[in-house]
Amino acid sequence: MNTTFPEGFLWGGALAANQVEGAWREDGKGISTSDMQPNGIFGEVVARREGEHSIKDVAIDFYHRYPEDIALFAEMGFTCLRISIAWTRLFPQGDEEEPNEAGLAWYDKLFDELLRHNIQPLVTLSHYEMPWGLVENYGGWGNRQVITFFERYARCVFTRYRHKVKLWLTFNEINMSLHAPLTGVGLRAGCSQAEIYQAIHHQLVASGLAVKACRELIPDARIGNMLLGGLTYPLTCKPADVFATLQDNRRWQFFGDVQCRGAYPGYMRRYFRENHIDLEITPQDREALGHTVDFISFSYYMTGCVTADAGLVEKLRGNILDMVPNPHLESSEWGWQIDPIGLRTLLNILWDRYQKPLFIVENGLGAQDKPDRDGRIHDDYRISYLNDHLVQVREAIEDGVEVMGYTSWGPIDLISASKAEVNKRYGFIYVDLQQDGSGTLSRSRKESFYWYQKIIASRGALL
Ligand code: BGP
Repeated sequence: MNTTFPEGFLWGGALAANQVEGAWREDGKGISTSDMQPNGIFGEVVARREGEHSIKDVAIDFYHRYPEDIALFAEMGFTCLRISIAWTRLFPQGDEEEPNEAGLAWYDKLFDELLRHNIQPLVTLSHYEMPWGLVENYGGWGNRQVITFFERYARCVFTRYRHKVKLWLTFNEINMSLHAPLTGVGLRAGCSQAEIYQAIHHQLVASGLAVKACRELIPDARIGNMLLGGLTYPLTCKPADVFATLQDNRRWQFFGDVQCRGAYPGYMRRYFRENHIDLEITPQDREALGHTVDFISFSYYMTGCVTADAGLVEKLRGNILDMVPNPHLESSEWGWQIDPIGLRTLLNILWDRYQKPLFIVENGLGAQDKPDRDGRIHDDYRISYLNDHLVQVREAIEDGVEVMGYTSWGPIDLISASKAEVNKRYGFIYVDLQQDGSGTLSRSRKESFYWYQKIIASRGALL
């Protein structure tokens, strides 16, 4: 068996603006939904008054320290870095006619620094945040006018960075809008299913329009979607469990089906009918949905199980997405079940379903790293997690799946999305920052840093 990954396979890490940048009011940045949820994407909206702090305000201060961080990524041999643009740096309220030049200039510097190190940027247009102004004044993605504001923002960045960025993603984990509506579609807690699906529809239309704009403005770029790869298995081989699992997987596949095939699938039309969800879909919307993505990207952390027995679900459900745990798998400290083979399965499923190139843009282990007596982090648990997953990626490539690259989540410690925790660390690089905001923010290499460096240098042969 060929033990190296294909030439040109992209190796790197993935970040999101609101989890690393900090500088939350610098250079004209506006307030985002993320700024209003200091306790994470499942947290309450907290009005930000003068003097009230959130750990995300400074985060790991990537805004000022990016040259040092990028040098460390380059030292590991990265050929790709996934970042996101904070919409509020460019359009602070979201509805301005003209962008904020200081915000645009900062991303120029960031891309230049990456390119100087031969690291290709992979850029997410919207990673779990939108301008708070669009939520307050328009009702978030519930209002179709937001499509126009997003298209303006997307066209602005494609035009500005067309010579620097050739790989793009539209919405991060677009299927998470079902679970975390505020960060997803700018809707407050308590909104109805019909409101959520209409807002999702607007976002899917906006995603199609972004694909169209990208093709027009940067013909040699590639643009993909981004799904939370929430693979689930039947808890038993009872036919009812198997069918319930098929339906459960459609909760994320639906987004991929629209973004890759350009129309709503029959099972969703049935779901809408039976749940009295009457979406407003115009002929222009249908045209926009027809602009399908070039490739599919996804995050992969865990799998879960499904049972048709509602009583059992109540009794068993665990983890963040309330999935039923798999008795055959171990869990991380945060209850996320570790399943490397599931990644090979998912890659094969996606390839069989869409026949489009795939990109794993998030995968990693959140853990409470504690320095050893020698003051260093010996994160062998992280090394084995990543190693086992990468072995399965290689298997999938051997199965014939086209995989463009792998960017592990959080190559440097950052603020977690779910609960804005700092002690849930993912990095190859440790950041001296504690939950109360104390710490020097200094960076140091963990053991996994040297491991990843070797894996990249050997193109996976040392896995
Ligand atoms: C994904 C998000 C990321 C990221 C990651 C890990 O859902 O796209 O933003 O944070 O999950 O989750 P957490 O930070 O909650 O551990």
